[in-house]
Amino acid sequence: MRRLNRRLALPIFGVLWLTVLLFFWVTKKKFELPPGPEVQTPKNLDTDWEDLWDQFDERRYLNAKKWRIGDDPYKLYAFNQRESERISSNRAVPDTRHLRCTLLVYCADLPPTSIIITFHNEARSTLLRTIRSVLNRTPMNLIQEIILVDDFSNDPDDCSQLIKLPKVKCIRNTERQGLVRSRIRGASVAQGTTLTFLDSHCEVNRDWLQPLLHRVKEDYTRVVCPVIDIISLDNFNYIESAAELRGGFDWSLHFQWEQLSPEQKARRLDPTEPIRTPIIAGGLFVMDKSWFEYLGKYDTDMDIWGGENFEISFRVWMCGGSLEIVPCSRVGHVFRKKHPYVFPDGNANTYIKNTKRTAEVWMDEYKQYYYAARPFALERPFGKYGPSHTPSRSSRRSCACPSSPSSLEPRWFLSSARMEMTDSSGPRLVPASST
Ligand SMILES: [Mn+2]
Repeated sequence: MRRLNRRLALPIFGVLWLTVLLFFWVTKKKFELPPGPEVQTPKNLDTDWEDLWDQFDERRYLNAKKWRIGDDPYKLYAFNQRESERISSNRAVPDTRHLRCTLLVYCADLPPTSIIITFHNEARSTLLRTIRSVLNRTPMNLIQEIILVDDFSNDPDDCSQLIKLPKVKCIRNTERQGLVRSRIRGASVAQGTTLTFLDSHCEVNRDWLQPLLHRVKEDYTRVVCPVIDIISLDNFNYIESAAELRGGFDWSLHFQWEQLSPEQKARRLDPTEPIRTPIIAGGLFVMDKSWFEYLGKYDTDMDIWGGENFEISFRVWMCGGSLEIVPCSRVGHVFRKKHPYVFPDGNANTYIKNTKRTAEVWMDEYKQYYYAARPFALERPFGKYGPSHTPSRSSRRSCACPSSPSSLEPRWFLSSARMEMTDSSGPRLVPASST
């Protein structure tokens, strides 16, 4: 037996040796091919990008605005500035997707998108980490550009110094405009066919963009959001959040995350399937650019922050589009307990003005329930509306879906569309008197 093994060992060794020789011969041959146009290696983007990173003096950028010993690290940004600065702009985050997401294959020819990040006095460390996570975890060919809209921050250098980074552009408002008008300004210069809105204190996760662009490419009327993971405002840990949530609201137009019902969960056989949502959280989403323009963009008379997510959600649903959360796309976001910046008219007044505009333009007879929930809103000013003042009213008339004009009725959205998707939270929304 042992002799037989020895006898076999020699030919096996010989065959292996020949295979190795053949392998080297074939690969060498490949490298020796003349550099015709079809075998020219593509420009090595990674190297160029590293060069660009070298040109950007990160330490200098961050040190200029560093937290100082003795200062309250929460004072300026309502999160722990010291901790954010301690963490690398280049850090790894846990891949929080469902395992099945890694098996999905997306369209090979997704169009590049314009990423729009608006901010006002954002901490340099979080702003930089947002951009760097995008550059690290997005295929280069999918980024048309990263447009930073500096909404009149105290220091113009926060934004202007970042244009040394790859793909980054910076535009600055000459006075404070707020989220809505800043986003519209960013969208107006965008060159991509889709718009990707991001907050300025995020970290995108692995393969975050492909599933979003894929859904919009399949149907341009879809407005899609990632699942928003939590970045701790205290220690900046990246925490996985529940995937089976959607955006809901009550009559005071207060946004809240809702669990899917047990029946809806039971119906979901595939955890990678998108979840239709009545309302989006508003900070992070992807939308087709011409669809955004066709719908009348945003209500430009909304100030600073808040309420715009209701308005755009009503607008999309009632004009025949849809909103969804795509579980295979994950983006971390620093959730704060309060706004670190000043609202010129006060936080509550601004929120009421913005939500009142939504109620007045989109809710028709249902606005009475909004006023019942917020009686003081009745007396509050909310600016003007009408075809000449805001695109909202006129776009509501012009965007009727021809196959289903009734979709323009808030009743359709607030009852059938919402109820079809909802259950436990639905009845709570419709008061007994209205049924
Ligand atoms: Mn935010």
